[in-house]
Amino acid sequence: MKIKYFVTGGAGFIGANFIHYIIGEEPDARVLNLDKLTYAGNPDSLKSLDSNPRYHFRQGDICDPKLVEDLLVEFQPTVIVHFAAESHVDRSIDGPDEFINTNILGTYNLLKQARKLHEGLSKDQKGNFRFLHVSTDEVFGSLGDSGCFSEETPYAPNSPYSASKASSDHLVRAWFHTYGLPVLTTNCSNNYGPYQFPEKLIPVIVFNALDGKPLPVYGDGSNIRDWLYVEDHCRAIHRVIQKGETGETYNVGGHNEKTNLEVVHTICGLLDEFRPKPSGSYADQITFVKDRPGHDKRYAIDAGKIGRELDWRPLESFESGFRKTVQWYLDNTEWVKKILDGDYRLERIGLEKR
Ligand code: NAD
Ligand code: TDX
Repeated sequence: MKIKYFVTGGAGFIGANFIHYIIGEEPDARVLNLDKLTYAGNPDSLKSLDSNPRYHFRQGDICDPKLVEDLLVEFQPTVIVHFAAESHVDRSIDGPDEFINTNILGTYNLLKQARKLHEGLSKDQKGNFRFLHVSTDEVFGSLGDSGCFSEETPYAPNSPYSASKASSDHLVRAWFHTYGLPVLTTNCSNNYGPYQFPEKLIPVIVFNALDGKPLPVYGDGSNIRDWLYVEDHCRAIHRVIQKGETGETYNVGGHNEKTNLEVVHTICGLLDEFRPKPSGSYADQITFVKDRPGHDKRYAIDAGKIGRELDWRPLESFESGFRKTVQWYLDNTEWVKKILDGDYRLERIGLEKR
């Protein structure tokens, strides 16, 4: 079957990886990417698809009712994959407005327009239609020393970012129960891999290390994240679209719980191997800095449901995934250099006082 994917936020980190994945995976798939091209959107990440007749790009805002309605009517998607969001916790501390606009109101607009489209479909088309909402494990809050987030864990978001994502998850759920829109939600852990905007931990460490600058570790570096290689995440989203039960949510994680300090040491070790310094280790640049306000202590995902019900498991180990990722950034310095020539220069964000 020829599937038409209406992707939002496809010029961002995970969206771009997903578009490359789906175009490669499904020979007949067509993709329309609606992206506002905020600071985080980067058309360079999709440059190799510029002349691909199966890929189309439209710059625009998911909050714009007329634009979204027109595009849906024109493109007639089989599947909507919703990545578009403000995604950086530190930025949500300094300026929550855009998080409320895009993550909550933008998702609301998308649901409203998707419902209109869905209601006009034939019975067969309705059977195939899916709205997949990409969300985060941060909606569940922070864990103590043990236990994992399951799909049953109550929501307890702590940052403006996670609160806005939690709101969007609730709206998506309500559109299923109230209007019968065939939605699916995935809640995943921290992604890493190619094309990540260099405000997030992994590229921050790689590029500061190569520049000979301090490597900023928040607090004492003992906070834990569960790292998921972005291509494993893309496979999970694809599997949920194909086999997931509508109205259900699926947690996606990499089974890679690490402290931030372990992650930073891993990156330094790989850089020492790939690009040794004349003397000493990149780890000598590690610097402990003031903690993030409201910093969640630990995230860990129980990915048992998607494993049991949809037969999905991560293929990449922490070691193999980080090796590939660091190598990718070393091989693609131009991609990053262009970003860092703009407004953002790896400076610290998110220190607003509570
Ligand atoms: P990103 O910040 O790299 O990309 C977001 C994209 O959305 C950008 O291309 C941006 O231009 C676009 N966008 C923002 N506002 C828009 C608007 N109003 N209209 C249209 N486009 C808009 O984010 P990412 O890391 O790729 O995350 C994608 C999704 O996955 C988000 O919903 C995020 O909450 C979720 N998520 C991310 C992670 C992670 O580790 N990165 C983990 C769990 C969940
Ligand atoms: O310079 C840094 N130093 C540091 O110690 C940065 C940028 C981060 N950190 C810490 C904070 C976190 O404990 O590293 C950890 C990871 O930080 P981020 O890369 O900012 O990710 P996080 O806040 O965990 O959120 C990410 O995963 C869940 C994504 O940005 C979210 O979009 C996703 O929902």
